[in-house]
Amino acid sequence: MGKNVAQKLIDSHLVSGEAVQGKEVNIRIDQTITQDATGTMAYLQFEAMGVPRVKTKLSVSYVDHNTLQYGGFENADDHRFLQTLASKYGIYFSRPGNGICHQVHLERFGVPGQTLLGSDSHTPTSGGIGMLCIGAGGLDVAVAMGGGAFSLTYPKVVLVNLKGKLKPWVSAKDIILELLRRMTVKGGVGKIIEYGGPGVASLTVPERATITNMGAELGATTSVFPSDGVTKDFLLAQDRVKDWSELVADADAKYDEHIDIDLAKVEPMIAQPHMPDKVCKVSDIEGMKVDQVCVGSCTNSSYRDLMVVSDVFKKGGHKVHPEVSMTVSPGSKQVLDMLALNKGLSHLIEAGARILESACGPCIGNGQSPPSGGVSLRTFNRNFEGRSGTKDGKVYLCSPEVAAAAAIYGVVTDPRKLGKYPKIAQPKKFLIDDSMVIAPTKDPSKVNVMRGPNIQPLPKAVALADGLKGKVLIKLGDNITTDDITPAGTWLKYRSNVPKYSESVFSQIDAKFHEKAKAAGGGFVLGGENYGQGSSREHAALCPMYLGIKAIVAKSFARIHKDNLVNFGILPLTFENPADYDAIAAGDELELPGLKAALSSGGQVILKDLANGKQFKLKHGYSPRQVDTIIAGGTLNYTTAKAK
Ligand code: MIC
Ligand code: SF4
Repeated sequence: MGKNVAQKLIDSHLVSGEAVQGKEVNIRIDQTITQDATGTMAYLQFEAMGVPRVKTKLSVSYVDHNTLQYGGFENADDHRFLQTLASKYGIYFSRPGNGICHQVHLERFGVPGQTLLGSDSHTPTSGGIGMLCIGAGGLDVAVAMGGGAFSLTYPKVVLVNLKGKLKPWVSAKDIILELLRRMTVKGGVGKIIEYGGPGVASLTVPERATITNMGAELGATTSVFPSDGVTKDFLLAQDRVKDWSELVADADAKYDEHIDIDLAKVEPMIAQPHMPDKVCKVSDIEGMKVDQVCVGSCTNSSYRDLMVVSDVFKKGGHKVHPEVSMTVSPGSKQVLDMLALNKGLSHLIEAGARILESACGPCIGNGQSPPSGGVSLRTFNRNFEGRSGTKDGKVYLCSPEVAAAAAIYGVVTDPRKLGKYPKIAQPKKFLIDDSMVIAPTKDPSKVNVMRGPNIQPLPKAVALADGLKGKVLIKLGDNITTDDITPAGTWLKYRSNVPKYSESVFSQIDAKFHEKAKAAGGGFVLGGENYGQGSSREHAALCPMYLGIKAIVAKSFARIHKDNLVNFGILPLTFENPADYDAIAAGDELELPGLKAALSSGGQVILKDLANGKQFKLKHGYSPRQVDTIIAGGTLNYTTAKAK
């Protein structure tokens, strides 16, 4: 039987396990990426493994999240640690200013047919060139750097069949927003989204990457496009045609689900506060006053994206509306440099846009928080409540075209009213300058890894006790994000300091949570559907572990977070009957009697609510490896015990 692209990628990297949907398989990882906000922990874990040099084909350490810091040494400490460590262990180091990891990786390093594991949920961006790219916690990436396989549940493969061609003023962002409207933020859990059909050929690589990038918002394991002639042209223009190979689905390939999108029927779309799936047509909310417009992020910061915006201003002779504050963050040094050379940058500056560094910037709440109650239109991928840094800020997600129209008129405007659509051709040759990527040393013995006071040692997990008991410290609703658990913004600088960062846990919901958890000696968290969606930050497991949280009982979990919890010895458990969630109240004393025996024998896990005497059946779905990991108290304990 023929194979689809996703199956070809997984099967060609299979180390062990059965290639059967729903079963755990282990795959070989060719490349890894980290970024600074998750990287310090990943590398502390890598160091703890005692492997002298990375065993991957390529590993890159990017600095893009925390590039500028006001009044403090923490970021600079982290950067110096990352740079010296990269050199010693055989990792390429992409300096701050070189760009956002996903954009740079797509341009300079991704290879069709290979696998990439990254400690960032938007790692699937390079799926735009036919690569299997998966976001994971830092510990999983550390294991992959040490030559270990990555374990995943063999996913379902969904074919998104594209036909026709996009109309003027409609772009890739509108396609993925339309999919989010149809599938929701949990519609992709346990699935790979594969794009196919005659419409694929009409999309350039950066457009494909916008779509695969936001597959993360669908909760998908990853998203992938075939590697075809368009991919070849892109790699040729990046002077990397030697990295190209064809990867397309067989004619008789089968898929688990099918979704049809007629590109000609897609309209300009927008996601409303505070979820990427709260999508409507731009025309439905036209006329709403806009305070801020931000162009950039790993979703929409390519040369094409920024040139469209620049051209709209230049051709129409427009300026940024006096009541709008507009920022532009180019995705990479390559994008910024090319815009500078062809005057695209001057047109943006002349129009009144404020040019920020090539970095994540406002997307991770680093600057440009909206004014109180303000409306911010962003070409980004996430609009979770409070992520922008302003609790009552209203963040909308849209295409660069929609962002430009709003910046000009000061109100939400259908971009189709802007007249002639600028045609931005893909450059025949991108500007190549990799001087901000530093190759690792050939003599590791000469490199001293530098640690300042911000680099705190990793906290240790303890082995599982039988019969866990504790209070419900907090009861939460559906779609709790890892931003809700461990916020970014002003807390970002403590990513290398778990004791300090733990003070942020649930702070946006209950400012005293960490004190309560410590005073109670830990306890349970109760969650709804899709608990832990969003960012891959393993701190959302590490910090609760530090506070003594033993188990999260929820209706369902997001993939990366569930794996992170297991990695740090916290039990993710789901209700057999989701309605049981209603019977448990915050503050109830819970017990998991005979837990260890139930886990090891594959028996039923029972949850007792000592406050009302009720008892509930729980599921976990752990593989035998995960059961052993949980009992050992997390992956580091498990692998160390195994190595003895
Ligand atoms: C994000 O977009 O939420 C981040 C910040 O890039 C995270 C990683 C992190 O929290 O450091 C992600 O997407 O995984
Ligand atoms: Fe950076 Fe935003 Fe992309 Fe995360 S989503 S990697 S914060 S640009």
